[in-house]
Amino acid sequence: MLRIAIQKSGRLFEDSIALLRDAGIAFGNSPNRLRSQASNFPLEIIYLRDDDIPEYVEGGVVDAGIVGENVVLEKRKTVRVVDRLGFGKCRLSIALSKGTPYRSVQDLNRLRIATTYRHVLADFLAANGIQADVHEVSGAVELAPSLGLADAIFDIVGTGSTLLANGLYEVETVLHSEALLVADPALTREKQEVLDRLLFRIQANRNAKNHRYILLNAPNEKLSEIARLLPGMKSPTVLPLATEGWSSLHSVVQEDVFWEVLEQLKAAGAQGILVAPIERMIL
Ligand code: PRT
Ligand code: ZN
Repeated sequence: MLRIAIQKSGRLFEDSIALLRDAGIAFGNSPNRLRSQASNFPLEIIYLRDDDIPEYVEGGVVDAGIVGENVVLEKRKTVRVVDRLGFGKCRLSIALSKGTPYRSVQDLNRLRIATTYRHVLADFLAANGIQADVHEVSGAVELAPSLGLADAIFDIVGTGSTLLANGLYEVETVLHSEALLVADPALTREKQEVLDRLLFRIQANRNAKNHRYILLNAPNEKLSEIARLLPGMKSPTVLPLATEGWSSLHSVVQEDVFWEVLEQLKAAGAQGILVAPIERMIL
């Protein structure tokens, strides 16, 4: 049995639930959202504040967790990063009031910077040889400059509209963050096996999402050129068509380049091209 902690409510909650459900794990909605037991997989889900997850994983209270990289780095707990999950994307940035000029990182010297991420900020300032006055606040960081509490802030930025609304502008991006699957570095063999099975399913889903299945017809003399455009997982499948001199070619193509590849395939003489989604993909 593997115990995994996810955020109880907030920005990571829905994507964390979807990740587990897409991995075929069935569990009911916990009425009080404290814990749920999966009915078809040896997994127990524990719902926590995101800030507590690194500590619970390090202490072995839970075996694994889904939490933002920003929180993992700030909490300075010993956890193993098992996978980067691709959701909850944001950045941790330094922002100044609109009127304050900024040329280089040296301009941060002697400024008062408000943040809830003092450890990540301290590492950045030390790495750049900056002496600044760091004010730890517990929330509403973006208000600090207008209240006269600070000259700058260091905070999470998503779209940037909160900064804009508070008359601030981003001057340094310190970290690009996303949700991570983390685990206790010392899992028993049995728990590690469950984690490996979960990871296998997560990755099969991600690979499927990142690829499309592609089928096309081509005259035999064009096949080698077309096959070069579609390396697929090993190499494309080629099957003869009933029409003499023609073949059907099946392969996979990466989601982020498939329009370009389609144009190239058409130019190379492919016909009857079909593109279909993939449900699961194991590399
Ligand atoms: O209750 P709990 O402690 O569990 O939750 P929380 O309130 O501490 O965290 P929550 O739910 O707000 O965020 C959880 C995680 O989501 C963070 O730790 C990040 O890893 C990630 N994430 C992604 C974000 C954002 N995007 C984000 N935009 N976390 C916070 N924000 C804030 C940002 O600071 C700003 O105040 O959302 C506001 C809107 O951002 P803009 O730039 O889009 O305007
Ligand atoms: Zn939190």
